[in-house]
Amino acid sequence: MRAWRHPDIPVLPGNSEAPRLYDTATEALVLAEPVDVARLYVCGITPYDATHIGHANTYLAFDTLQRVWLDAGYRVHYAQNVTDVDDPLLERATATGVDWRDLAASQVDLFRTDMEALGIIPPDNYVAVTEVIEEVADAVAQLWDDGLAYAVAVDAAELSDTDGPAESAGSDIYFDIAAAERVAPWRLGDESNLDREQMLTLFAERGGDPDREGKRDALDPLLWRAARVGEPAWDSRVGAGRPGWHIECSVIALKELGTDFTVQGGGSDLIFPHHDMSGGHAAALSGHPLAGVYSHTGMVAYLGEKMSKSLGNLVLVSALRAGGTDPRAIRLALLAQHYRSDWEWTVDSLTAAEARLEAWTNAFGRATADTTANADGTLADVDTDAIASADEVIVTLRAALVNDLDTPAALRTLDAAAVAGAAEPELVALAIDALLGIAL
Ligand code: 5CA
Ligand code: ZN
Repeated sequence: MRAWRHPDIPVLPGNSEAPRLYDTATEALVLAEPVDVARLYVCGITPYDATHIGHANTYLAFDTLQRVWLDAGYRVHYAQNVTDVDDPLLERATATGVDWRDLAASQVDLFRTDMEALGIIPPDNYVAVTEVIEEVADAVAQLWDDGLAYAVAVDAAELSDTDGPAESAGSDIYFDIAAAERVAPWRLGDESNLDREQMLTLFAERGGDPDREGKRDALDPLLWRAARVGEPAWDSRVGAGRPGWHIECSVIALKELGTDFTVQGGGSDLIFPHHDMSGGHAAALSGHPLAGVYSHTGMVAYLGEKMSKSLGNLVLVSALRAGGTDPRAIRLALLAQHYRSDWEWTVDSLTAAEARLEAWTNAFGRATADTTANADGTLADVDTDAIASADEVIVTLRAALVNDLDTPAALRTLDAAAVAGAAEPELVALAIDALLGIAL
């Protein structure tokens, strides 16, 4: 699928290094050091009610990670999916009387526009699940042939199509966690570190079906859903139906990035079951761990609860933009929070960001460079004792960002430099553009 326009990213003088990132699996800061190219997979949207501030926050965090890698001289290969067929999208389409394909297409379009306005680096591979149905069916067939998947009967009255080449036709297909654990380099909980009770609770809350009759383990996740009356379905070698959720990300990530890639990312609401399970599917399919580092962003709340489509407590990027908000201020409001913290969006966060944007523009923007420099490039009437050297500012900025993407510390450095004045404001502006994605 088409992604969106790539922002222009200036190259800064001097050198930087690979960042240390918090790894959910080992619960420690680890070096996110690419072997060759930095390879990144971030879970994309389920296209309805896009793009809210929580989505923007998550994609901005991984945009910052890429800017840090780029600044350290690495090339980046970035893949992202679109969950354009799944239960919540279909339910919304039915509830609003819109064709699910039209709903997905319009929301992906809106998402692209918002991402581009925010200056977020686009994925190199932007892949919708409907584009890889055959690959998913192949993966499910492989798991089946390896004895890592099994069929669960579906009430015949529910089915729209019971024919098919496979013995599983007309059944739902589940992943056998216990069987996979015996053969794959993977254990359930490797990524989430949760105990079984916590898993059962979250599984039920986040799309799982612990009480489904016929499953070998309550936590076994769905790989392939047999075609139901009134639901979209595709003919495939494992029977007519559609992919389960987790397998889509395993297949797209393996297809585009291969195994053992640098970082798998998403919001913390995806740690379990989604990332534990997609890591398990991928390990069972490939014999390798999916990624080296598992990185998760905090949840943005609004009106006291996690901002979510199901609750409807949304602040949409498009609505803010339509109201005249500068996308750079939205970006700055998000960067003022550490990407791993849970926090609540308020109007004040935006007001503060707007004030900061103005202060930085006055200190480092193009007009400043003109008024503080004489025609020969030397500094005009400024107190040279007080001003910060641009090189020092850049060193401090880089140190903050390689330390688990500490954007609040980076912002504080720039606030101090804006007050003190900088010897080469245009160089500081270049760093703000390259590392924080804000062109003054
Ligand atoms: N399509 C799946 C992933 S395969 C999905 O979770 N889609 S989503 O539209 O619900 O979320 C898209 C991304 O935004 C995910 O990485 C999710 O973790 C993140 N996200 C959702 N809500 C919030 C929030 N309130 N704060 C921060 N990130 C969020
Ligand atoms: Zn995903």
